[in-house]
Amino acid sequence: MQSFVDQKTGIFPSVCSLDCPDQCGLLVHKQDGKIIKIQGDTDHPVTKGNICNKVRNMTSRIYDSNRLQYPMKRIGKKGEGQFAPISWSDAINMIGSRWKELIQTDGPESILPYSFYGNMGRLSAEGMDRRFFHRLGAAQLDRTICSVAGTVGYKYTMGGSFGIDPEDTVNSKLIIFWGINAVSTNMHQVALAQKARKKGAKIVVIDVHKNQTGQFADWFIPILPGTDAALALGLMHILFAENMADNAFLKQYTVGHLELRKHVIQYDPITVSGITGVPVEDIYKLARMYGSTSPAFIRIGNGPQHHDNGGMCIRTIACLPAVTGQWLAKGGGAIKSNGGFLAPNTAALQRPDLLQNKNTRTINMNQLGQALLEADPSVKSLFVYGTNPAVVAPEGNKVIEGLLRDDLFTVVHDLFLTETAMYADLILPATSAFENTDLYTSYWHHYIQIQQPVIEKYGESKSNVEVLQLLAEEMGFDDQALYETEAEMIAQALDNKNNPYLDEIDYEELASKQYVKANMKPLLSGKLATPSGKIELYSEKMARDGYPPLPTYTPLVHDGDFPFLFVPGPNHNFLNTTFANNQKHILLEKEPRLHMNVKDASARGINDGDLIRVWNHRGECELKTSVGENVLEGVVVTQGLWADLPGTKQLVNTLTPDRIADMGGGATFFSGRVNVEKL
Ligand SMILES: Nc1nc2c(c(=O)[nH]1)N[C@H]1C(S)=C(S)[C@@H](COP(=O)(O)OP(=O)(O)OC[C@H]3O[C@@H](n4cnc5c(=O)[nH]c(N)nc54)[C@H](O)[C@@H]3O)O[C@H]1N2
Ligand SMILES: Nc1nc2c(c(=O)[nH]1)N[C@H]1C(S)=C(S)[C@@H](COP(=O)(O)OP(=O)(O)OC[C@H]3O[C@@H](n4cnc5c(=O)[nH]c(N)nc54)[C@H](O)[C@@H]3O)O[C@H]1N2
Ligand code: SF4
Ligand SMILES: [Mo]
Repeated sequence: MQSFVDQKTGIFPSVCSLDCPDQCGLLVHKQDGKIIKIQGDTDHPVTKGNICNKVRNMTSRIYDSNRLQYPMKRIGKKGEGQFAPISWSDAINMIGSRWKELIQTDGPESILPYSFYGNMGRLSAEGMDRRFFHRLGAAQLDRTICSVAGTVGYKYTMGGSFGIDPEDTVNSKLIIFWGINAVSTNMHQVALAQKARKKGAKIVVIDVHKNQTGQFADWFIPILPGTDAALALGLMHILFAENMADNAFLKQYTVGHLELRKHVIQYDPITVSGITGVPVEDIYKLARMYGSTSPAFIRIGNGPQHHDNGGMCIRTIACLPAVTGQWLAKGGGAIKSNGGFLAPNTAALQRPDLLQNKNTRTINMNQLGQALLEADPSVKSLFVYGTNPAVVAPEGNKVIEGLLRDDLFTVVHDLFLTETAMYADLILPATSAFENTDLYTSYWHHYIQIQQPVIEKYGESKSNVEVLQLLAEEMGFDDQALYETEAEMIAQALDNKNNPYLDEIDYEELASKQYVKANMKPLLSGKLATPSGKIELYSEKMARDGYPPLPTYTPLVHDGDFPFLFVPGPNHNFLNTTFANNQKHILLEKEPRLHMNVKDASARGINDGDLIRVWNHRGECELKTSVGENVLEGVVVTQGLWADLPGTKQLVNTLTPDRIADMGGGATFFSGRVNVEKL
């Protein structure tokens, strides 16, 4: 069969590569070898032909005149952004000779790969790169910037990243979006909620900001940042006190319900209201609604876990469906992440066995600034791909200071001259996902998908897999694993004896069908992956790991004497910084705003639309205000990771802490404090 690339005109199936739970099926329309339109694939069972505006406008990003076409090396001072084209062979040779030298003088751990999921493809984001850097013996990166605290917390309760099938949520009668801006970040869950609503479901949103998702709710419950565990415990208090707990379920499927029942007595509604800012009567109302409605579904978002206490918070919310036995109702239960169902064979894909020194150091990606400035022995080379740390990493000023180091050899592989690339010594052009072969596994729905290349590679750009293979050759590595084809790697990834949900799904089937659903079975039909095999309301393992064994509320760390908690989340029209450099998306998003409560604003003589300075001990920003009732007093919220444009000061991560959350080394983007003043 002719490849998609060779067919110059037509419509081709594809998949969205972005870091978004929906992982939409796409149809790419081509004319004369170029993409002219990107549409949703109406055949896709979950995403059903609807896609977001961001990706509908993706064509303009693929063919943006600013896209990188050839490798470039720095000719000016660090950070000045002056580069000159060089050939691929010179570029690869430059990296190889520098790294060979560093391995001699400083050892391979002086080289730090730094990546995230700018492209979710398994081969691009955690395939050939891991193989190569394991073989090189480079420092290990702990990829903690997104959702790890919550993932670890959820795992203590449920044993892993397993929730319900989102397709079942059309049956839900109560849907709680808890700390998730789903209208922007999980639009198909909203579409399913809308269907459920037509059949009588109520939609509740618990958030610190009445954003688009809050406005979509039947009932919006504003809460103070970092206090959700207390609310969940207050709900449990009432569920037990008013006999709404499902004792038969608790006995059969959980460990520790008697301990939990006693433990939550202290979280009475008055105490909880004082912590959370949620009125006592609303706590009762929500508990009674949750305790008397079935199926009740909780979609747990990333917001509550980007805090100092984020792991324990998600561990606690995850106990709620067990208290009321909702896991057994079709459309009841929760989803935090469903990543476990489609877990590939990571040992085969990433080959950790290629790493010889098992004591190789690990660097937490949330502390990049610290690592570049203070690590001992020092980091001497940074290889960045699929992420833009100069904007997305916390303690942004430290990150930039680190990137400015003259003795740091930085290589950035990206599609664009990102803020991070501005500090590079060498820039390598990356293909878009439409130019590659890759494997995609959603962390929300249960379909595994394949991407076959649809268009020719742009300019001289190369995929992650290709670049790492060139580097392997340059370094003189002869391990077969470093030269396998994409098809071979996908076949190995799918062959996971430890994951029954992938049984009998192989490369040929996937390649011919484009998407395949995991072999699903009811979540509680077998043992869970917790130590007891049951839902752990009381966790011995947590006690051993140094945590309270029962769900618990812990206040945020004191982040300095600044009056406001600062919550800088993502926005609707960008995906992290992806699209923040594309004209269409910027026009749609207009400008960043700082949302503040009218009482806080008037106490400071601030009016809607005023330009204000937002500052703390880490840095400062200048943003226009949106004054109103969309946030509680003492909280300010802004959305979007905006570009670092001349004449602006809108890098919100200059203000965010690089403290580490309670679990998994997670990020604490939303636990920082700031002050504001009118400019
Ligand atoms: N349009 C768009 N979609 C995206 C992204 C994007 O940038 N833009 N990013 C993608 C990525 S990488 C991720 S991880 C996901 C993230 O998507 P979500 O899971 O939606 O996470 P956030 O938007 O970070 O935060 C969710 C909500 O939590 C709220 N929040 C913050 N702190 C608290 C708290 O303490 N308690 C409560 N109850 N709420 C709180 C915020 O106001 C926000 O509305 O979205 C993905 N999808
Ligand atoms: N203040 C604040 N900061 C945050 C967050 C927040 O809510 N608030 N959210 C955090 C979260 S949840 C996340 S996940 C991170 C995300 O942050 P990042 O992972 O940095 O995500 P992006 O900014 O989208 O950057 C992805 C980059 O990868 C590039 N890219 C895309 N495809 C490929 C490819 O195939 N190969 C290569 N080499 N490059 C490619 C894109 O062009 C883009 O420049 O940000 C975190 N930072
Ligand atoms: S970003 Fe999300 S919603 Fe938009 S097309 Fe991709 S997967 Fe679908
Ligand atoms: Mo993320």
